[in-house]
Amino acid sequence: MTPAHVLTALLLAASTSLAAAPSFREQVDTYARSLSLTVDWVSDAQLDEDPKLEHLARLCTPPGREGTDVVYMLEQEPGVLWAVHQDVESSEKCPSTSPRSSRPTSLTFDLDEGRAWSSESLAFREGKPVTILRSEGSASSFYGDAEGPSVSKTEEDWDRLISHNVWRGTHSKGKEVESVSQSALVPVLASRKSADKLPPTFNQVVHGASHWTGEKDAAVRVAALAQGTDQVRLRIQVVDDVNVSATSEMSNRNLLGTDHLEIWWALTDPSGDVTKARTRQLAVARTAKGVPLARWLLPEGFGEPLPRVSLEGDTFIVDLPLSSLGVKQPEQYWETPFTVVFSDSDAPDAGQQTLVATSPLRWNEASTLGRLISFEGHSRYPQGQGDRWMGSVSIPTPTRLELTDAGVPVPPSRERPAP
Ligand SMILES: [Ca+2]
Ligand SMILES: [Ca+2]
Repeated sequence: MTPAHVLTALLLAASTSLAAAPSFREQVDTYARSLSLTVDWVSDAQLDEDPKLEHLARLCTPPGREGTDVVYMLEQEPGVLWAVHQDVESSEKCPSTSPRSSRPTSLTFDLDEGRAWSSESLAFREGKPVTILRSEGSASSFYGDAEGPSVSKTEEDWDRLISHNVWRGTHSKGKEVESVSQSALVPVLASRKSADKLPPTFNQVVHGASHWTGEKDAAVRVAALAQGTDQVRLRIQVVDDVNVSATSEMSNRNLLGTDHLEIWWALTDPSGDVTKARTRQLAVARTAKGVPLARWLLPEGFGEPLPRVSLEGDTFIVDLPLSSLGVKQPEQYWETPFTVVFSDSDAPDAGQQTLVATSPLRWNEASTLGRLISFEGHSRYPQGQGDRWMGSVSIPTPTRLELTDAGVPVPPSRERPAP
């Protein structure tokens, strides 16, 4: 090769690598052609934590062709593309209207079956496509002591870690009733680092609201970490203005008049029926010298060894064996009814003044507890397939698209379901 040839080769190589990367629109067009679909719409989107925009496109069966095939394309960042192929049985239509909001913050999948409906929303968090919101609702003609139609709806906000429940119906005297409640979702996480990034835990004053003067008076923050394969470590941080400590000699009755935590959970019946759940109630307090102590309050006279408890500043560390939580297959998705209560007393003889809880707790009613949840890989968010539990709509698994040297998606292998 002569020097001139070398130079040409170098220039060619340079011009190839300097060629402008294809735009999202060009990538979308290429992928749509390879799937024999048309581009329904392309939109800017705000799908992750940083202010830089992502992009979203919807590919559809062309007009006049039978069946409905829908594929969403998501650009997480330049060169990182995902495809989400909608389930065949979905109620998607082609064509559809482009997102009304100019910058959708999630991609939402709905399933409407008349008397029951559900939805899940997908976005990017911590660099991965995850479910950030899911909800389901149903309408029924009769419900409990209600007469006439009722509607119930549950929505889980995985960014704020709050479950929101609404029930609306008519009571026997013909009175319209609406009951709304919220409770904390506590995910079991893989690392302390991810626990430190959690938002404040949902708190609610369930007793003694007239004594409660605000979050500096009494508040509680809960994080859960996976410890090996057989236990969960709870990190429970208490905010309190006046300490009333316990002593190790105290009776359970007297202990209830000191500042203490009450940790509730329930072993659910194998049928999943929460009303048959066997509840556990563990009290955790500290002495004036800062020595933590634990007692079983329920079941009465319970003989199981007490969980190990320690203190790190104002944070109680409680190690709960999975066997005590009733978890049999720790590698798979599991959840259990779970609530933490901080019982506040701000004067030695005042007794139990305020109860701040992570759910609208009613004493020993498992259905009023929040939830402790472990996803596959101890993810902070549900990630789809393995983490589905409601038997309703589920986000189809996003697939990372391979790109050619020219930066356009490699055509998919032809294994799409037959129409
Ligand atoms: Ca207080
Ligand atoms: Ca106190």
